[in-house]
Amino acid sequence: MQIEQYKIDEFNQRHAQEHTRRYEFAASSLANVDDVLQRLVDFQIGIPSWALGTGGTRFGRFPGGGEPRSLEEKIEDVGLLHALNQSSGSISLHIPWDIPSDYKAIKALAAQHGLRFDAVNSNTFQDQADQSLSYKFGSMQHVDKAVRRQAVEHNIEVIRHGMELGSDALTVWLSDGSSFPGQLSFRKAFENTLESLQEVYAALPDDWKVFVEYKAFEPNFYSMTVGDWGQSLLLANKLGPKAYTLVDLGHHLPNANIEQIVSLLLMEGKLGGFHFNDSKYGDDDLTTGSIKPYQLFLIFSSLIDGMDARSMDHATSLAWMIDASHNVKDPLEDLLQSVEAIMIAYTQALLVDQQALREAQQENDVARCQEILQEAYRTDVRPVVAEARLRAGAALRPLQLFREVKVRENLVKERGRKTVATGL
Ligand code: LRH
Ligand code: MN
Repeated sequence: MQIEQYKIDEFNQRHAQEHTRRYEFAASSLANVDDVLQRLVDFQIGIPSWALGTGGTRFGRFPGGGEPRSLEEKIEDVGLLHALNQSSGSISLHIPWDIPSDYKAIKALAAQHGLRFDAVNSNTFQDQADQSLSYKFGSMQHVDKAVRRQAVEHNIEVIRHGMELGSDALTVWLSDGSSFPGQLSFRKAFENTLESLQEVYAALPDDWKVFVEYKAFEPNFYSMTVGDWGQSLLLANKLGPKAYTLVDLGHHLPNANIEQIVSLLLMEGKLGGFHFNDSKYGDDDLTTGSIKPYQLFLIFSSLIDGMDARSMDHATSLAWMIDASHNVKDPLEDLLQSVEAIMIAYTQALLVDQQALREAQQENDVARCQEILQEAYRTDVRPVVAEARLRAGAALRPLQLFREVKVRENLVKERGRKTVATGL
């Protein structure tokens, strides 16, 4: 299903007066509004190909119907999101869930929707039907060299798919680890993983990056071989300049200070990108900004401070991607809300008077530091984010228009109620 531009323009026309009133009020108190608007128009978020259907847990899965049945339909769905907010300009594929049958046709279809291919993801956390050796006891850490070899070859195959599609980065998340004390030699597992990643690194094209994604627990519940930012950074430093860490917000132990981790990884020039989502307990993969919106703002405040300190281009220096799973919400509505939350947090962080904050920090004026941060966080920037969408040709209120044109109902009519998308 596509949403024609005239329907978006008509919708915006109906809401123009209300928007103009709200935007002019918001803009009246912002010194750098034009700079902020341009940064928002340039800021593009990668949509996970594995999160366009209904997710589930081991206890159950409740599909909502109209799910994409192929990579082509997944690209159409991301294209629809991008038409509504002009901030979803890339799709991140997961191999083998989304192996392109015809690279040329898939690239042309993506281009038709204004989409590029973000980082490609390997998968050595499941055994495929045609796989000879099992990853039950890990992949790159495995005690058996043949299993490690199989995992390396899979990652090199994923790079090849990505090169055909114009991607320039590989994300490696390893479910490797142990579930009981004594089960694993932590040192051997790390050394095996490093050796395996070095073979993958050697296969990377010159202009590519590899993102090493860490995770504290699940599916292993005693140790994860790449369990935290320190272990990921150790690997990235040992691998070389094309290797970076990837921060999935849901992959931390409770109360971890993610904004501090981000600040230090940026300082080291080893932060590659993000998997945005939110969580209250574990890797809940909930809508970004739905549980801890203040933390998301603080993360973006750290990001802007760190990126500006290194004169990094906000839109292109890091891989901005969502990684979520939708158990009770419509997948597309959930993704629209995640993109909105990310754009709001980025905008609020752009309003932080970083100079005044540094001065207050220099004076140990703790209360003033909080006032400076919360002045920005408590600013309603939604009209500014909406204005950026308007200027980019998108909808003033993407979710409202999504519902008004009955996207899900039309997708169910087109694809049926029982279709299941590949992915989590
Ligand atoms: C692991 C993870 C990883 C993906 C998977 C779908 O929890 O975050 O990024 O490969 O989810
Ligand atoms: Mn992730």
